[in-house]
Amino acid sequence: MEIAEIHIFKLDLPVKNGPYSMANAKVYSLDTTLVKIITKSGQIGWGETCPVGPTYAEAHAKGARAALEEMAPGLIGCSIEPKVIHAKMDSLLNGHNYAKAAIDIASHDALGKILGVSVSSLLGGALRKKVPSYYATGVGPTDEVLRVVREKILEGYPRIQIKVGGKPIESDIETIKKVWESIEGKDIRMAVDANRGWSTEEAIQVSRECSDVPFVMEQPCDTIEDLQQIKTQINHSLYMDENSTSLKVVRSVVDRGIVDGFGMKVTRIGGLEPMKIFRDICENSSLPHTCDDSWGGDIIAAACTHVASTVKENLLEGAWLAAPYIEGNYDKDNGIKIIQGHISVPEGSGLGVVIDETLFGSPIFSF
Ligand code: 0XW
Ligand code: MG
Repeated sequence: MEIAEIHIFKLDLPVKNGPYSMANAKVYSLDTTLVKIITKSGQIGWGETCPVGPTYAEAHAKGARAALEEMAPGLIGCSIEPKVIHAKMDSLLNGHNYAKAAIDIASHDALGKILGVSVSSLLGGALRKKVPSYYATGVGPTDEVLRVVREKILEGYPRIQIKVGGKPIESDIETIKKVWESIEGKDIRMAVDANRGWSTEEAIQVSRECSDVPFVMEQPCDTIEDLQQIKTQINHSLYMDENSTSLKVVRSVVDRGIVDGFGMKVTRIGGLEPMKIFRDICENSSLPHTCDDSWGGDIIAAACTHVASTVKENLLEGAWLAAPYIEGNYDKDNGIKIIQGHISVPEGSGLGVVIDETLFGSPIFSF
């Protein structure tokens, strides 16, 4: 089960009908990093990490590759068992979870293939064959957001996330109210994500002015202290996304009762092994959450879907994938797709996707 080779590739993923706009970011194309490991027995495992531009999180595509280049020589000969590979990565580099996540995902893929089980089995077992997804609109004029929301409801999405922030707060309030008018009575859940873009005053104002609109308020402000400050002054459930940077942070905010749920990201927390613990912390405190990543192709999509398949029914808010915003798949025949707002859990061992590596060209570096 030891790693014999590591190869790093890069690929640009243009945004279909781009740009994709968030409060602090406008992205036209995303720079994804692919990791291929080959074990001594010849088993291949694939991993991926794809920050959604340089301003969404403390993560950067070139930073991921620099961190992988730093760790890779020391990982040759290391076992792919999750605890072992994480201990080794931590001994080679402090932090940089989003780069370590790519090695973690590749290790899970190879380990599942060696054992003849799926990644969901490695994570405790799939509770469902189809996972609900949710659609995230970009930030934009109310009419445009409404058009997208109506289209996605017709496609069958059970949850809609509206992006806000980066425009006048009155416009955000109008968008929230109009979107609610169009989904009220339809059994569709709504989240409002400002991606750190509101001040504490703005978050409180939105909650007051939209007190009759049921939505989850996701990462409205920049810091944990901001969230703590607004928590008792808002009428809405408060979810933390960008601030969930480590398991220690997650444990601490759960213990202090600062949040009501999470937007969970596989790469930000460091991969599937820590994501499993994140999931269990949430389950232990009955906190709902999503299972997402910031962006990425079939490898990330498969990883998110496998995790989501293992989440307790009443706590699963859905899995977000970049698939609807990307042209094509890495796995031409069985790539991950969202159909009627739901994702089929990939079958087969490991991640369950067969990667066409000719799409990635030659590796940028190999060890
Ligand atoms: C909607 N997402 C899951 C995808 C974007 O990368 C941002 C993210 C979020 O919820 O912040
Ligand atoms: Mg979010």
